[in-house]
Amino acid sequence: MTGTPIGDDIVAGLEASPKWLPSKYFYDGRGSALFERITRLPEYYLTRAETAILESNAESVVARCRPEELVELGSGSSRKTRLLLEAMHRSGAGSRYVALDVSDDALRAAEEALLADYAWLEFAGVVGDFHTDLAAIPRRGPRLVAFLGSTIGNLDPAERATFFPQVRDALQRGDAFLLGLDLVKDVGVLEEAYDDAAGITAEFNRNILAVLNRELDADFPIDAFDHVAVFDKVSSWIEMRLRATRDMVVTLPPLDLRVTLLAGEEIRTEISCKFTREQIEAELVSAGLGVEGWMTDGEQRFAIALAMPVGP
Ligand code: SAH
Ligand code: AVI
Repeated sequence: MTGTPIGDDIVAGLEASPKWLPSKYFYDGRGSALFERITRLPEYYLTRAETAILESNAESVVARCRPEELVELGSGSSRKTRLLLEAMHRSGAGSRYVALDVSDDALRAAEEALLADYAWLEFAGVVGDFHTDLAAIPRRGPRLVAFLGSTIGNLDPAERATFFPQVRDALQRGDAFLLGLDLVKDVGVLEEAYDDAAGITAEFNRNILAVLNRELDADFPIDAFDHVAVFDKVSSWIEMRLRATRDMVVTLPPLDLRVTLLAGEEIRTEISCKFTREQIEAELVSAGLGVEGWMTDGEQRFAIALAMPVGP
C-alpha cells in the first residue's frame, strides 16, 4: 500500500481501551477496490450525490478560481475528479493534476486510467499522508485543493483542527479549497450506508485485519470478527467497529505486541462524521478559510463547500 512504515499508531491503538486502528490501513489494493464497490452500492448514496453536485457545478468552481493546478488529497480512483479536470481543460485553465494518496495501488490505477483518456493531462502521483505531506507539494501557480468524498469525516475534531490550517497554509490569495461533506440525516439511512445488504462494507472493514496480517505478520482470525456500524448522535459520526466473536490472543511479532481480546470486545476502525453547514463553516473560518460557495444535491444529503483564504 505505502512506503511509510506502519507501527507506532497500531501499538497505540491496540493498547488503548477501547481499542482502535487508524482507518488509513484499509486501503491496500483490495481495500481500495472494495471501497470502489461500496461507491456503487444502492445504500451508499454519498458518491452519487457528490457526483451530481460536481456535474452541476464543476464549471463554475473552475471559473471562480481559474486554477493552473488541481491538488487532490485522498484521491483514490480519481473518478469524480474527471469532472473538475475536464472543466479545467475546457476553460483553458491549467492541466496539472497532483493526486496524493496513501495507497500506491490506487494512484497507479488512477494514473493509468486518466492518461488513457486525457493526453493533455500532466499527472503527478504522490504517495503520502494528507495529515503531514501537503506542505511538501510545490505550488506551481493558482491552485485548487480538493478533498472529496467526505473523507474529512474520517478525521476527528482535533485532527480537523490541525488539518484545516495546513490547507490554509498551502493556499495563497485567489486559490481555493473544495471540500466534500456528508450531511447529518436520518439515522436509518446513515446506518444502512455503512452496513449494506450485500456485506461489502463488512468485507472492507475486515480487510484492515488482512492488511495487518500481511504487513505485520499478525495472526488475527479474520472470520472471528463481526462488522458493526452505529451512529453516535452525540459525536455526530458513524462508528465502524470489528467485534470479536470469541476470546483470542493475537500476536504482531515485528511490533513485539501481544493483544488479548475477549468475546464481544470491539476494535474501532473508522469514524465518519456527518456535518451541518454551521459547524463546518465555523471550523473553516477559524482556520482562515472563508466559505464562498455551498453546493448541495437535490435531496440535501451531501454538500461541497468552496472555501478561499481570508486575511493576509
Ligand atoms: N476521494 C475518493 C476516494 C475516497 S476513499 C472519493 O471520493 O471517492 C479515501 C481515500 O483516501 C482512499 O483512496 C485512501 O487510500 C485515502 N487515504 C486514507 N487515509 C489517508 C491518509 N491519511 N493520507 C492520504 N490518503 C489517505
Ligand atoms: C473514505 N470515506 C469517506 C468513507 C466513508 O464513508 O467514511 C469510507 C467508508 N467506510 C465505510 N464505507 C465507506
